[in-house]
Amino acid sequence: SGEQFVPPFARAKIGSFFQTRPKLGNQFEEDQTLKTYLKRHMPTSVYQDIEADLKQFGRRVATDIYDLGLQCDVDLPKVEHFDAWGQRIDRLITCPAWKKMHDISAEEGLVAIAYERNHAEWSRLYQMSKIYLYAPSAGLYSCPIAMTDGAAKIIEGFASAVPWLKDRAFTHLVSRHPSDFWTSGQWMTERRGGSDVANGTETLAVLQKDGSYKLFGYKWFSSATDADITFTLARIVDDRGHTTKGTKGLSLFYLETRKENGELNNIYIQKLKNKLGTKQVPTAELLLDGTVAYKVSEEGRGVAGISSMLTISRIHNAMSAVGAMRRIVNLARDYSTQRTAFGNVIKDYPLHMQTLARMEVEVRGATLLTLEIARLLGREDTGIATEEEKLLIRLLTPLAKLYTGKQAMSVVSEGVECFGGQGYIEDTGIPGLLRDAQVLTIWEGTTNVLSLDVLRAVAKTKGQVLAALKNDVQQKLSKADNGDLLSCANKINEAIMSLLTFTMKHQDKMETAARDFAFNLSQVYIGKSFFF
Ligand code: UCC
Ligand code: FAD
Repeated sequence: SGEQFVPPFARAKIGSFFQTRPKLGNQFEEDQTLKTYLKRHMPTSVYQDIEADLKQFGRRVATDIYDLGLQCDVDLPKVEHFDAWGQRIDRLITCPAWKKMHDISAEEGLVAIAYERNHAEWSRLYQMSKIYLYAPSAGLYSCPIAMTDGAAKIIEGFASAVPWLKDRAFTHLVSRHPSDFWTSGQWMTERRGGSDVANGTETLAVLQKDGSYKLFGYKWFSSATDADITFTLARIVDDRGHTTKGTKGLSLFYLETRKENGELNNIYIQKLKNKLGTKQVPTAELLLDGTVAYKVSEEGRGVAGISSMLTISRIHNAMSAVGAMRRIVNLARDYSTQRTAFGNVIKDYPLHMQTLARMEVEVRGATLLTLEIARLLGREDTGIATEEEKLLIRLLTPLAKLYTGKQAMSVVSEGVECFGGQGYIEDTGIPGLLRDAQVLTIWEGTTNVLSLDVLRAVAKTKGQVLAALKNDVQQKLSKADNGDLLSCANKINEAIMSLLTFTMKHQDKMETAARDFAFNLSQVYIGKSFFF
């Protein structure tokens, strides 16, 4: 007689079926949108120069860097406020994986590539391509890298006004050597406000005999508190103890977080924030009690002075948003070939394919939008951008930040659902993508505040930013020469014309319409980006 039947779950067996996990392949090699964009725009020699590096990085972000990123999400930062003898020390403890990310960021040139300019105007696009690949595996080390890039851009902008900063800090920010590489913070938000910095900033700056300043204030959010330097805003106190209210009273300051002897620069880490996501990043409330700092901008030009950092970190934000969307779509697409339900692999269900296809279209559009900004920024970095291209950067930066932030929330949420219950399970690494996406709509300016920034840019340039966008869009659309393309081009053209007519006719409604206006402009620009 045959062997005795043993039911699969009998005698403490746990069953014989185990779901195959979604595979993460080489994130560069799998990315047709990125590869096609770079090949189309870059000279062949530049693409050939950087391709091998992007391939090795695409592999690393799916292997060792990805593993480190997951460790950062488990081994969270903490602060020891006092030593055993009662002395206040505020020792920030970060995990080994976070420290390793610092070293990898330097070695991979995640900031350096943009400033070495070995590939002239294409260096920025090359760097941003790496940032985009890095972000969903970075355990949020992408956050200090964004601010460090912004700090380097500020220093370049103030090269003639504050030349000593180049030797003092810039060389560290763009270093490829881990032991030399510094990161930067960006301290703007105070208790009274993060959007309304002009009215929210209470920090005072008191001039010292040697020309430095001492800062006294409370910075309510400071991400990546382990930074070596930071740029911040404060109000200078005059001889009579008076300050100027509003924007005109704010100046931009540079400071190093530690003194020569390694102690904190009269900075007290009051607490680390308990956050919904981005738990990997040490975000602290800081008391500044006589922190030594150096004025960088002219007095009263603080917000304008820090705006180049805002531009860079907002573009990084958009890259992170697109990176998160791309990652979850790649994982979901692979999973759809592994998972069976109702007798079929789920990729064979048209409804599931429709879900994936809709996500894919969103990601491709967002990728084109952000790569276009990186390409333009490279031209601005190297001094060859036309006036029209500068106007485009001014307008596209808030648009890309606000639009991709919102897209990331909906695409990543849909992506989580593509894994069914497994999408909700922490140690798959999937829920973290959703938790960490929410902040992309808040920091570096909320959706509404950035929609208003679009109106600020329109007003400040007397509408020239819109004219630049219209010209760029119409120039691309004019290349459409066959039936289907022509009808798409006509629709996009109608959309931009009706948006421009609306702004002219309804000036009084623009504040209320700002968000819809910004979303529609973003969609128009994405639409034209599909036309090469
Ligand atoms: O959140 C933060 C860090 C998070 C961690 C890093 C993440 C990086 C991404 C990582 C990815 C993983 S740091 C805090 C960020 N905070 C914000 O983004 C603030 C949001 N609020 C705004 O953006 C507001 O619109 C303000 C603060 C800029 C408004 O200030 P004011 O003073 O009321 O603005 P004004 O008076 O309109 O502008 C003052 C000057 C003007 O120049 P002039 O005087 O020459 O006309 C403006 O044109 O600043 C200029 N300006 C700008 N210039 C203002 N905004 C801009 C801009 N975006 N670009 C160029
Ligand atoms: P509020 O200004 O109070 O906004 C509340 C709501 O009002 C928002 O929905 C906003 O859109 C809306 N609103 C405000 N003004 C208007 C308006 N005029 N019209 C219409 N709607 C409006 N800041 C730093 O400086 N450095 C950091 O390193 C840093 N790290 C951060 C890390 C994390 C995890 C988070 C969550 C925040 C961080 N921030 C940092 C702060 C962040 O930049 C601010 O929280 C953000 O800019 C919003 O400011 P707020 O919190 O004051 O919001």
